[in-house]
Amino acid sequence: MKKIALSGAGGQLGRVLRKALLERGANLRSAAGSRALEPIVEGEDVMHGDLRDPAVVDRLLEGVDVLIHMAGTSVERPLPEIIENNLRGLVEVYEGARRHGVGRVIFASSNHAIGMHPVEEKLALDCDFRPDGFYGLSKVWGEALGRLYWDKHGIETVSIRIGSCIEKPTEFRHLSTWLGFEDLLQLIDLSINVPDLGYQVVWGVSNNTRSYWDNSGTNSGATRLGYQPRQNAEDYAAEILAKANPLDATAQRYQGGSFASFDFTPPERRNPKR
Ligand code: 15L
Repeated sequence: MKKIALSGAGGQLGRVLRKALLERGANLRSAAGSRALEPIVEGEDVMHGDLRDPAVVDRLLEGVDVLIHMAGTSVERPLPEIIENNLRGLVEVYEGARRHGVGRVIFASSNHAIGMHPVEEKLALDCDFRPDGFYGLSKVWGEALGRLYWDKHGIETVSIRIGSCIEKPTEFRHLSTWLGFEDLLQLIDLSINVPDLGYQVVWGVSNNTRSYWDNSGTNSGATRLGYQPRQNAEDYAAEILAKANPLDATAQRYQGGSFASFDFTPPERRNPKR
């Protein structure tokens, strides 16, 4: 049975994955950052520590076949924090994967790598990167790092560009961006088990009627994985449309929503010297 490591196991999605993978009887090692995890099953393989430390990465990846990498800063933060957690930490993780012969990394990328695309666009997987902040930029870096370690060192990566992964959609933007937990788990199961993936990118989105993202195409990561999302945010549309959209006018224009409108320079204040 494959040994699976899960970083970021104390985070919002890490908690969902840890529980579900243990329920499936996976051979799992779960790692948190600064706070220790309480075992939820007897004899559970848990650890914690700072992934910028190679010794911690060694503990995480010893004997591991597949790493699900959910650790890192998951929202917009000052650049030094993003650099430490999402750039430096990720390099340590991939270097650890090389040392320990880890065959595959499942990388939690994000829609914020492309968040400055307008909401009217439907994006294929080969669309331009248009990050909506330093956090989104760190996901562009992370995807490129996965590509590098496949091309140069033969470590496979599936970069999942996660949309809004929450139990149920609650606002207008989620009608396009929602990734339900059941579909997340399908993506993770496929990413662990489908053989010979090389480097793949997939939109982490459910089967939403109003999705911004198109997973189709013979060579798309989703097709290679065999991903067939079953959840659809539209089932919650009546409830959502009865409420006001909480986003401001700028946030409503871009796929990244409030990440795009944060620290946004309005057109009338741009290029004063031009
Ligand atoms: C993300 O990447 C964030 O980690 C999460 O907190 C949400 O903001 C999500 O994107 C989203 O776009 O809804």
